[in-house]
Amino acid sequence: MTAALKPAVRIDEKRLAARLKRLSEFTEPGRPWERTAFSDLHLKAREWLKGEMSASGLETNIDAGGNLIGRLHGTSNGLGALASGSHSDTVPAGGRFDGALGVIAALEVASAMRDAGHRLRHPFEVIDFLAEEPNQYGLSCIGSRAMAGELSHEHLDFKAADGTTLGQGIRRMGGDPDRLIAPLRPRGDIAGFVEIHIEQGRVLEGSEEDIGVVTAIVGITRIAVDIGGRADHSGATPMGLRKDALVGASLMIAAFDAQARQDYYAPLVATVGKLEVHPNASNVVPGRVSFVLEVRAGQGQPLTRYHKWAEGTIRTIAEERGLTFRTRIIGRSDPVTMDTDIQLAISDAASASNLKYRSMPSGAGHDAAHVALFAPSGMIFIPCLDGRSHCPEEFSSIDQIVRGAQALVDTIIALDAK
Ligand code: HGY
Ligand code: MN
Ligand code: MN
Ligand code: MN
Repeated sequence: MTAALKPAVRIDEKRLAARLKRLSEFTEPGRPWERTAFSDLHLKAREWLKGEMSASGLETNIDAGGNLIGRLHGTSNGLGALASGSHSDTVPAGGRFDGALGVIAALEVASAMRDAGHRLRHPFEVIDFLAEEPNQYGLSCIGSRAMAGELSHEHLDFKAADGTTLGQGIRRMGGDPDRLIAPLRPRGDIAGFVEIHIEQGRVLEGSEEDIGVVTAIVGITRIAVDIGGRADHSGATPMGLRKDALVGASLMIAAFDAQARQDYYAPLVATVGKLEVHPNASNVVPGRVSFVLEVRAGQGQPLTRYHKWAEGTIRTIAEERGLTFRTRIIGRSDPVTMDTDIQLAISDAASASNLKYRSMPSGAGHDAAHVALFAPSGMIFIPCLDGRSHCPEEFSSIDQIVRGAQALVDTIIALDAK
């Protein structure tokens, strides 16, 4: 068959919608949509996903980092793989699209190419990266960090509240922590990676555009902070004699917010979204508080500068209040830029389908930020309703999804031809 006679590769809307719906059903009853990494539901969802991959003609395996990979052979020997994927885990009480869309759309690319009899020269991989969201072990993007060789022995020893280590968690998901210290994928092994994701913001919706061509992904630093005070009777302890860990933490959190609002180098965001109070009783002065400070910026320097400032602020407030403190960096990823050839391939694919697109940076973290450390990488964003994400209201219409998935398959085919 000559190239001119090849049928176009078209996304199958019904199959894509049905698979997205099926994956969303692997969630906690009464808490839509929750499928946290390492949970029984996550394992069950991946079992289903593996079956879908096999039924679509992909060879499946789980790598040492616990990534579920479906692979199609290419027609030429010796070429690195083209790859697409995202993550099947969700945040607690999250949405149906963050992560799931990128995995299911990548699988649809494989299925659509098969329907059309289109074979790539390169091998093609559909990847469900392990544990992209922060989880009970604290660290995010476990699978993509493993591929890039970013996991240390110290990371593998991170403990969850149930006493298990991250290494054990990876093993539970089918990985092999003993093989994780070197990068799993040498440079060249993946010739190009494209992840599709909902935007998680309001830019595309506001400008009525179909596609965001991601230019860069923010850097993220997460710091675990433990504040120690003294638990005392709330009625019998005068205000002047207290060492209230929660009051200290509150002063710190208010200072983090105020500083991020006036940051003068670049837009920077700081969030404390996780906080534990001990013993958490209404008539006990809080004796201990643990929280995670997350800081994000598009450039490395403001991140470093803010981090240094935050460490100093924690010390000052703790000393003023007679509290002890301990800080520990859980994870740090630097801002990364996306490959310019891949950005171009995505915008060309969007133009060819008469889609409206814009170039834009990502304020959310993604597996692509870690894959970019060892392979040319790019991302496609699609609009989502009211910019909502990390909440049950998260929504993109099937039309928006199909437009994005069509741009994805066209991008992969264009990269294959280069
Ligand atoms: O936290 C993030 O930015 C991503 O959703 N994991
Ligand atoms: Mn997310
Ligand atoms: Mn995501
Ligand atoms: Mn009492």
